[in-house]
Amino acid sequence: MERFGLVGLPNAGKSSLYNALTGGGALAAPYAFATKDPNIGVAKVPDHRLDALAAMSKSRNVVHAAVQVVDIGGLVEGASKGEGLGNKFLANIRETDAIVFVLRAFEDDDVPGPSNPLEHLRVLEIELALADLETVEKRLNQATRQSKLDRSLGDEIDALQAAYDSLSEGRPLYRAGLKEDQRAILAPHFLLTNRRVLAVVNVGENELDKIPEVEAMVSAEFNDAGANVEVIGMCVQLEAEAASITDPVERAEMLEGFGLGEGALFRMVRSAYHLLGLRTYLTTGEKESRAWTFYEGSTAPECAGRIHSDFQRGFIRAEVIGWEELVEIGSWTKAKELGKVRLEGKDYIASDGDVMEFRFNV
Ligand SMILES: Nc1nc2c(ncn2[C@@H]2O[C@H](COP(=O)(O)OP(=O)(O)O)[C@@H](O)[C@H]2O)c(=O)[nH]1
Ligand SMILES: [Mg+2]
Repeated sequence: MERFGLVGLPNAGKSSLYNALTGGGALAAPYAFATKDPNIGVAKVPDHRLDALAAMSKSRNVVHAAVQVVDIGGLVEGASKGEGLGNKFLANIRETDAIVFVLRAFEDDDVPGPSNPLEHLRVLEIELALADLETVEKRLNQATRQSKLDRSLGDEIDALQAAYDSLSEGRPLYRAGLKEDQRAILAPHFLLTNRRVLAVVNVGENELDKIPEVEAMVSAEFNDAGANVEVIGMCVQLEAEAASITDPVERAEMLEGFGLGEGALFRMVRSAYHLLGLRTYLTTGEKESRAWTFYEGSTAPECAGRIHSDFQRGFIRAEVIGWEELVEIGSWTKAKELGKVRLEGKDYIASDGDVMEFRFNV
């Protein structure tokens, strides 16, 4: 399962966001280091397409896609030099697939700390870049020495040098314009900033109308990061309150009441998903409706393999229809009668939102 790490300064709203995503009981409290050991939980990926299909099929069981979320303890200025939770904290970040920055934009006199998201971002980026700089510098020196005997290290040295140049100016690697092959060469070093970032800007409950503005301001700050960074604004507190309401109708009413639509958690998890190149296909029936994760560009047999390796090995063909069309028609049987279910072979590249059934032979 893919893992997202929540990273931010104390009191940015990380634990509140963690709770909202996982329904978990992380302590959300207005003092630094309330979170010492990282909480690890599973967030189901909210998916209205799945809900619609489950309703259509009257499924007895509904299984969402899921991601792991880690609430990593607060980072403070000097973390790269061992301040606060220092190295332990950095080690926790290394184990994630993507970083979620939680940047505070809400004002609250009872909650200490700055409320300017760009100030939060500056501290986070400097600490992470400094930590990476140390790793890169060590490896660069070592590789330069070794290269006197081993000529094959040239490409690695070039990539390390490019990383060094960026990091020594305090610029994280997701902003460094590294080429894909350079990023791949650096991957074994588990650098903190050689990965994609989702920035969540936590806006106050009385400033909901400012969300687009704040989102745009933070996005502008990332203009050199290209596709490596996505920004999403939300009020974490309200989202957490909404998430704690178990009745879906009541929850929808609360979100609607604040004009929050389907809620930002949906958008957030989907953005994080997309950032990592993850997509969803669906299966549906009376017994179960289920969302399955696949990597963008996967073929139909690779998708089938997410269910069972036998499905991939013995793949014959897939029956495919877009979820929206299927829901509109109202049933799989009727869609087949109408000739709307396509037959696809082993070279078919799956699309996000495909509903599939596999024919296989083992
Ligand atoms: N007013 C307000 N308070 C918030 C919001 N998000 C979090 N808080 C409060 O800020 C404090 C710190 O939040 P927490 O989630 O523990 O932050 P963490 O240190 O990043 O884990 C808690 O008292 C939260 O209730 C928000 O959107 N608005
Ligand atoms: Mg916390």
